[in-house]
Amino acid sequence: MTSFSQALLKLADQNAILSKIKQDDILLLIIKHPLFDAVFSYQGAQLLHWQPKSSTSPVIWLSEKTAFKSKVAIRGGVPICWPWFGNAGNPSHGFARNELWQLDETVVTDKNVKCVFSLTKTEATLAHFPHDFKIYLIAELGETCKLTFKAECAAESTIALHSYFAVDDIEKTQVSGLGDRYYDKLASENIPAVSGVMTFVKEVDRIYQSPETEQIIRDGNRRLVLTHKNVTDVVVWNPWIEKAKSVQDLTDDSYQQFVCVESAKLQQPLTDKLNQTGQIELTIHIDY
Ligand code: TA6
Repeated sequence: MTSFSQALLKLADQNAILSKIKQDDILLLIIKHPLFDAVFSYQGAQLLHWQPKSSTSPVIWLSEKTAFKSKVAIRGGVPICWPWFGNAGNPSHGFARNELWQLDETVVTDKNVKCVFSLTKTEATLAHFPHDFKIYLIAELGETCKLTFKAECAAESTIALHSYFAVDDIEKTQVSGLGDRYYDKLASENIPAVSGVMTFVKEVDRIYQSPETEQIIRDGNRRLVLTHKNVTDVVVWNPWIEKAKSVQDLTDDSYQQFVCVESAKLQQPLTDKLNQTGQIELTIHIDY
């Protein structure tokens, strides 16, 4: 399990709940709350780490090989894939994760911390996407983690919160609540024994298109319960051995440490000319 995030936490001001540090090019918001620790990058409003004090290991996984270079996607955490998914546009998975967002608001209570990040059009975004827009990430972190993505945009967009979840052992991991309708991106599918309950013996890259409102990630150690609102697709990805070797910001053994279970709205637009606002919601809580 990467202690990379813990190393980042140690750099922060140990007496403050909220502090900022720069890791290479990337500005980070460090949250050290009595109930949990968390790290966001301002680039992409990307949650990079979340670990309730009651949990012995991080819930969100971060690659120890990720670059912290401006405009380079950070490997791990919860990348925001907007306004398109995958190669539906350029850059892959959209530009939102590569842009510098602003932190509009933070509210600290004894139970949680709320952060509101936003991004609106810049010269750089107009080059990829010639439209005005405003997007928000509202994070409410405590013993649970609630992420709400909101978009105001008169053009067609889709959304995926490309969450990397830390697991103790991928070969003991199963993801349930996926439903039985899916699109498999791989020629050689990983067909699980039970439909709708993904287990991992090879590369998996699947878009489930009729998921239940709740998915459970069991890794032999704990159960992560994901609850969704307005999500129509759940993407499950693990690169397995060969793909992990070919991805430059993954270590060869990293495939054993995480599973991506992604909260998405892909089948129909999140926004378009007729529906110019849209949002999705992900809540993560841990069953011990
Ligand atoms: O969500 C699954 C996926 O689309 C995979 O096909 C793989 O490309 C993964 O995302 C990572 O994409 P990235 O652009 O972050 O390397």
